Amino acid sequence: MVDEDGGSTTGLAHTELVALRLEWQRRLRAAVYIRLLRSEGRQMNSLPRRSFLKGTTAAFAAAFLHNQAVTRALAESGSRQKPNIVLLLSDDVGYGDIGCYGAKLPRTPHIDGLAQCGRRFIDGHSDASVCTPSRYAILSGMYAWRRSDARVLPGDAELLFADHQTTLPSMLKQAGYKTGCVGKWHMGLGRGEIDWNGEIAPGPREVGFDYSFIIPATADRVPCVYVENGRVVGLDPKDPIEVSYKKLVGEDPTGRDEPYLLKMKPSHGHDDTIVDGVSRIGFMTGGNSARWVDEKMAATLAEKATAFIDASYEKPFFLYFATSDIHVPRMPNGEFAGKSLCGVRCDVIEQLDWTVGQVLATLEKHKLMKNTLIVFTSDNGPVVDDGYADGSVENLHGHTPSGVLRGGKYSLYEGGTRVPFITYWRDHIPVSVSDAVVSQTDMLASMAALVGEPLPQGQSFDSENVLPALMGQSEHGRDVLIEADVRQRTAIRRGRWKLLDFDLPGVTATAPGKNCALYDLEVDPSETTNVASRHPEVVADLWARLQQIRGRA
Ligand SMILES: [Ca+2]
Repeated sequence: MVDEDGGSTTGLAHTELVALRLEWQRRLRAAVYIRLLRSEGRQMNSLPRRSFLKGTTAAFAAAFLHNQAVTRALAESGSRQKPNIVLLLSDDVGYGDIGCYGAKLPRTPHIDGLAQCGRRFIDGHSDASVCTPSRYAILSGMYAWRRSDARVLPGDAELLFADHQTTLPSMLKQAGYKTGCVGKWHMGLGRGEIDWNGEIAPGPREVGFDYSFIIPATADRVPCVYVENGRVVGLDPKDPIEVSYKKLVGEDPTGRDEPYLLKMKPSHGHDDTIVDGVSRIGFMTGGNSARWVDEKMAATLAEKATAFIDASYEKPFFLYFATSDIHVPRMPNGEFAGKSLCGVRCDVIEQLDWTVGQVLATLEKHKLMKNTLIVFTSDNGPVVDDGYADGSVENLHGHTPSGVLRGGKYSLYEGGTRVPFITYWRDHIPVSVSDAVVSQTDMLASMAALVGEPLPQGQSFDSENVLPALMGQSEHGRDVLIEADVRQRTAIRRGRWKLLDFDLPGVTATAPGKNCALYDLEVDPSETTNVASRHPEVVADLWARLQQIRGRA
């Protein structure tokens, strides 16, 4: 079931008011905190800096000059001096799921530490409120809704990227980086039918990764095997893998026919082939020696990610580490199972935090913290029941995964795409909290600016260079942001205003802005009151801008 409206605004009005008040108190504290820490930031920053003058020409000039200085310094210092880049992309982690974003119950000391010593964005976004388009946007620098096929993909879908398409890893590889991809992929593989028993290509390598260790789609979709550098790991050729999303293959039991075999029952869907006691989406047979164990997945991925750092740190590297946590099926390791205060969903949040800790410890081990830009974020907003009856709904104990925001995963409301977004680079990014609007889609252009690599014309044009905002040099991020939901409907953000257009792109509206809702996020961050009728001029302006951006090709 698709819950487009999340749980944060349904039910008790009093709870909402309390939450709103807490959020505004936190914002006020954050503002004071920023002022306090800015002076420290100036002292700790070894790069040329200018004072922060919000909203003035001088601020933009300072940011521009700083950006130029960083780029020039890095370019002049040679490739060995370029910073490593680690992108930690968690899965389905909501705006309110992490301690530093107000969560009271799940314990996330490593992620909180990144925020306390780095820069925490309160208006950072994924491209879409579901994972395939969100991930495609990060790597391609393009809004995924421009492509009708960039939707949640089955596990046997074709690779979304075109041959020779500019991507975040291909750009960094061009700039001399060693590039690695560990974790969830879910952007398709191959061209046409995939032979899971041979070389699986094109895939991460053709997209620009020197090394890859991936979950092909999601943890709840077949095939439930890891693929390392284009080959299924641990496959016995005498037990070949067959996969289908259309019909039963082989004689493996399914959740639908043999539910008594399950260690966790589905709540909706998820009743095809049973792997490791959990029924999945899609059918598979064979590959028994290669099948993953869910409870070991977090440790396996952490081991591969840290091993990549161990093998790469002598030259600049880019690690794209896409955890499976906290996506379903939530099957934490014994060290975390039942240990949190808010059910299995919080168990895997704490497991995710452990994973982040493993990466940080490895960077510390190699003394790389002063030369590594770390970005922590999530691919889309939260969902509590996402197809398995795992007790998450019953055990929230007041935890609010979206915080004060409306909606979550799948949704067009803010909870869908506004996600935790933290940048950390010791001695380079001042401790701060920012309300600049930044998007994961901007990673490509921003990282290109960081490493001094030009981008080809006509590609990745939805990616904006927000490096000064990411680096704490400017409070100005994007002027305009487009958000998208599971159906590729879009909303436009500009300043305090958000216009949700419930028509699908390409649909000719009968009247401008007719099927829209307008929210004033400055006074109504929970999107409770549609003020479209009170501000027809804002509706007309945003609607026209949205059509213009949608029409760009
Ligand atoms: Ca996701």
